[in-house]
Amino acid sequence: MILQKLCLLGLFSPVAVRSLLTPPNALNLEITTNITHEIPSTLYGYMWEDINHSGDGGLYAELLQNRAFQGVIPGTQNALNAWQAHNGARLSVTSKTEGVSSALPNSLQVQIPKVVFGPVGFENTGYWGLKVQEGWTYNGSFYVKSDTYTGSITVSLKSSRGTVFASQTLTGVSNAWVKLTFQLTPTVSAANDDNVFSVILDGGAAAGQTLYFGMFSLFPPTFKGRENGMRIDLAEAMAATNPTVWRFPGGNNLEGLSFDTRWKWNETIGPLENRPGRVGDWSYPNTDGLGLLEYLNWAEDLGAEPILGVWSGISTANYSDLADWPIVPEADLQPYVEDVLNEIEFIVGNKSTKWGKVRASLGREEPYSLRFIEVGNEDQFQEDSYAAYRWSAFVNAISAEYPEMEFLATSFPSLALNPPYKRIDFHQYDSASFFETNAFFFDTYPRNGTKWFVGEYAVTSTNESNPLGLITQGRLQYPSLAGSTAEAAFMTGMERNSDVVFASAYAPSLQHIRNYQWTPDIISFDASRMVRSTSYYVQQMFSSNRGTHVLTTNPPSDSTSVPLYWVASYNNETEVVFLKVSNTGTDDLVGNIVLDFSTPGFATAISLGTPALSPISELFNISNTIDEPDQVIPVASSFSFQDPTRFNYTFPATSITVLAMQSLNFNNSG
Ligand SMILES: *[C@@H]1O[C@H](CO)[C@@H](O)[C@H](O)[C@H]1NC(C)=O
Ligand SMILES: *[C@@H]1O[C@H](CO)[C@@H](O)[C@H](O)[C@H]1NC(C)=O
Ligand SMILES: *[C@@H]1O[C@H](CO)[C@@H](O)[C@H](O)[C@H]1NC(C)=O
Ligand SMILES: *[C@@H]1O[C@H](CO)[C@@H](O)[C@H](O)[C@H]1NC(C)=O
Ligand SMILES: *[C@@H]1O[C@H](CO)[C@@H](O)[C@H](O)[C@H]1NC(C)=O
Ligand SMILES: *[C@@H]1O[C@H](CO)[C@@H](O)[C@H](O)[C@H]1NC(C)=O
Ligand SMILES: *[C@@H]1O[C@H](CO)[C@@H](O)[C@H](O)[C@H]1NC(C)=O
Ligand SMILES: *[C@@H]1O[C@H](CO)[C@@H](O)[C@H](O)[C@H]1NC(C)=O
Ligand SMILES: *[C@@H]1O[C@H](CO)[C@@H](O)[C@H](O)[C@H]1NC(C)=O
Ligand SMILES: *[C@@H]1O[C@H](CO)[C@@H](O)[C@H](O)[C@H]1NC(C)=O
Ligand SMILES: CC(=O)N[C@H]1CO[C@H](CO)[C@@H](O)[C@@H]1O
Repeated sequence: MILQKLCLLGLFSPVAVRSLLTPPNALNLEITTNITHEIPSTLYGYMWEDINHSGDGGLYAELLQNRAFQGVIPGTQNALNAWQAHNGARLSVTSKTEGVSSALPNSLQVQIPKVVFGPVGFENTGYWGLKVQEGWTYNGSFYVKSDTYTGSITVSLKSSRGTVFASQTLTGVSNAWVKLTFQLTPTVSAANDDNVFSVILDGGAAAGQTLYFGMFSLFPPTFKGRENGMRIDLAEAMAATNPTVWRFPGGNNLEGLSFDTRWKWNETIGPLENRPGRVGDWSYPNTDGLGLLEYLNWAEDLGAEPILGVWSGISTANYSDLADWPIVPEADLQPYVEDVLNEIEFIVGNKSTKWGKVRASLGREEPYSLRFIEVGNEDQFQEDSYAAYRWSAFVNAISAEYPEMEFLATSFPSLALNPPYKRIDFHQYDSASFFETNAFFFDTYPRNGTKWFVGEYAVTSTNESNPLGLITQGRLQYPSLAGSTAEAAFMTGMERNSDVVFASAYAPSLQHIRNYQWTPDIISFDASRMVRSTSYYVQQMFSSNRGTHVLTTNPPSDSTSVPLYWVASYNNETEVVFLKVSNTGTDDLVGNIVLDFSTPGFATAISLGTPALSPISELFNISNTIDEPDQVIPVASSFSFQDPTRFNYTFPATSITVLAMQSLNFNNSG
């Protein structure tokens, strides 16, 4: 994402005055059995990049921050980020002794004073704390060497006040690097996150000695028990929205602050010791522990189709000066194109290809399936070179070898590209009213073969004078219910027009509340807690209740029926008809609903809103927060009606509702 308003969706007339919803605010709404088009399987999903510690310190379950001293300058205080001395040990990060691998040249040098009283060592404070959970087994490891010290090392999980929850004593230190592994199993949970991972030496034996440490790791249990896997609560929350598309690895974080610090796929694979990590675009080092294979496996775990973002020859030097970003000249682009060809071969090549063989050697023989390649990220800011040679260089070379691939452009949709783009990813961060107005944008979009991925969008403000929320930038924000109803209104438009919109993703997905760059996000978390926002629940309600086909309603949802927005769909496997409705207004609105098919005389409703709250202004701006995570949660109910083809339903002020009805005679009705 980028800190600049994108104004693209053309000019819109102001939303018309409500005309259909006359007092007492009732709307006659007929759901027909007329199918307008199929809904693509990829409609709802996620875009992904490491931002706000969404990956390192977030979804990636590793607990130790700065675990291998990647992306830091030896000798500086900053290189010791998240590490602290215990009882007078002198710590520094050095590259003067050989590192644990060529990819990880930095080590932690620990010098013990000549006179020591009591235990001495050092600690890691995690990502602003560590969750210590009774019954969990924490798998840990580190490398150590010392020319002189051969004593024991005690590792533990303890509170910062010194309560030990689990510990283990290890031996085997010698003058060459050795990897020590251990498991810690706390018998009691810590009261809070204010805990550290502690490494303590035998004080007497250690006095005056120097030791070196490298490549630490500490993992709690992970999602599906995968090694090097995902944090369970966050992974489960993401999986629970049933995403079917997964764009990765960025976002600006793909691009790098310079060509050389771009996301390099080949440096994110293999043993963790072979991954150098990098300084990402969002001002913290990336471990690349979440690498290409982890992303592909995660997408498979989710049942999501990957959209692979590939580097397009540009880096994000300075966000305040978009015109000044470095661009690879045409004459120098070929090696980068080849790098992407290698990456694709690594993903889809069989095991007799050069890079497919490397993949097989890393445990995955079967090629992954990959259909979508996104060339760059938000290249509308540097359109000239994109149109002149960058787009074509990647598209032509990749399609020559992989004719089945489909490409997404990231320029302004109005830009003519050669070869012409057939799919476009264009991003929207704006005010609530922008999304409400644009709920109808795709209704009149030409059916000319161009398909959209609304690859990043979010209501960033409910203050119309400040649509990007820039005055609050830098302050933690959570999506508000009013913003989420506006997103839902927009989503009814995307689903209704899913013959044009083939995929979408709210962004960003995750933020650590102690260190974030772009708010609001769909899920916020700290070391142990997590909050699902109102926008999260909207995504879940829309994505988990999917039809296979869009149905016509009468009247159609359009600007005359705001602030009620809707879309109807039919699932031809389950024969369920869905009606998704957003009421963005401040009044309850009644739908007198008539069905062109028969039902058993009952329906279920999932509703997000807080009808009990008043005044309306509180309801409007209400958010789920890390301290009050359940202020607004979906409520499921069912109701029955006498005539199996009609019922009235009240859509509460500022709410989102999904109605589901079993159809008994869909195919031979109407
Ligand atoms: C549904 O389709 C039929 C047959 O094409 C048409 O007569 C009818 O007007 C349509 N109904 C609506 C509400 O579009
Ligand atoms: C932790 O180690 C055990 C024993 O080696 C292993 O079975 C388990 O998969 C590991 N867990 C993780 C998350 O790596
Ligand atoms: C990864 O690929 C890039 C580009 O081809 C290359 O410059 C770099 O040396 C490679 N890294 C490793 C560790 O092989
Ligand atoms: C970034 O660009 C702005 C606007 O041109 C300039 O004022 C600023 O000095 C630049 N920052 C860096 C680090 O180059
Ligand atoms: C593997 O892929 C290469 C390149 O696409 C192809 O030439 C070869 O026939 C394939 N081999 C097998 C066993 O499928
Ligand atoms: C389809 O129409 C849109 C909007 O006018 C335009 O931007 C796009 O280039 C068109 N696509 C094709 C394939 O003509
Ligand atoms: C809304 O944004 C305007 C323009 O930035 C600002 O002056 C005003 O204080 C904001 N209002 C609130 C309630 O934050
Ligand atoms: C549902 O619709 C899809 C797409 O039109 C079709 O491929 C599938 O066979 C249909 N399934 C049933 C049970 O009708
Ligand atoms: C919601 O908050 C915004 C910004 O603080 C404010 O401008 C707006 O009036 C509030 N909305 C309502 C309905 O109170
Ligand atoms: C729905 O409400 C209308 C009044 O708005 C009423 O005339 C009608 O009978 C109600 N329909 C049902 C099925 O209850
Ligand atoms: C907007 C914001 O919170 N920015 C912060 C993000 O985190 C970096 C450090 O990683 C800070 O420097 C930014 O101020």
